[in-house]
Amino acid sequence: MASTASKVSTASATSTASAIAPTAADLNELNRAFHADGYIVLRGFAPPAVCDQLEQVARAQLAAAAAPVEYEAELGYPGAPASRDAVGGATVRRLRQAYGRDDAFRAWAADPAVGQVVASLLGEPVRLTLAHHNCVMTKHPHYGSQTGWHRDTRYWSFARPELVTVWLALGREDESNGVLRVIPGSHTVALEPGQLDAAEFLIESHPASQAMLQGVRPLALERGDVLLFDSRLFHSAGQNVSEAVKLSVAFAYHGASNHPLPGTRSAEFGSVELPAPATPAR
Ligand SMILES: O=C(O)CCC(=O)C(=O)O
Repeated sequence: MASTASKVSTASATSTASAIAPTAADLNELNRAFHADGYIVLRGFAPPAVCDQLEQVARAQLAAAAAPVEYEAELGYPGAPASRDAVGGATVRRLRQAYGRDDAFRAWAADPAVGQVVASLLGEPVRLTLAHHNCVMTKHPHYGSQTGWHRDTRYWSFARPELVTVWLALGREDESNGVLRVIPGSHTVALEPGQLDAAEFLIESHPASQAMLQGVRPLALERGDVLLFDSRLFHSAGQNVSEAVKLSVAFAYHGASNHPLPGTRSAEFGSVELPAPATPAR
């Protein structure tokens, strides 16, 4: 396998700024909240024009099931079609490798304001991993599945577990269409032996899970809202009982000094260096 370094590229300097850069005071408060709770929500962070562009590309590629995609039937989560041949078996769960699909995705992933917030949360310059998330998450009516409680780090292999996922809602996300739910503070919880199943989902009936599950918070989002969460934060999502597909763009970032472990899936697709963030306004 080629070394990771050979696969590191730099985000295009022609990406246009879109989201509004936070001030230094905003960043301080965001940092405090992120480290305490494991997540923050930036309301209306992606401007309507950015959402329009991303949605247009996502819908066209979803209609064509443009490869590479992940099908609901491949995962077998609760509510998913039993196989690719079953009714609903062609339901797409994710448009993978979003960064390689279109300039609109590249511009959003490398948006200077996104980079600035993530760099502030991680305390160092950041890179976009192309191995994890890097996708449009779709949740379809009827055949979109439930996702159990998990930490994204379950299959991610980096020197340190501190990565940040940036989840952009392209439409309203609420209890009717599979809203993401989080357990605030769970990014720092030490688990007891046996609290996870073989696929590293939280066993909800385990006695030690009870206190954690008391704190569940659904994170309703509007179009343009951005959720940033620590990859160790427990989160889950329900099914979509509305009549419209839910679309969210998800990218994950790691600190420049936090390398994927050689030989693991995390090292397979390389990473993209983001331009150094501007000094925030006072
Ligand atoms: O929308 C969902 O079902 C949750 C997605 C998710 O948490 C994941 O794929 O890691």
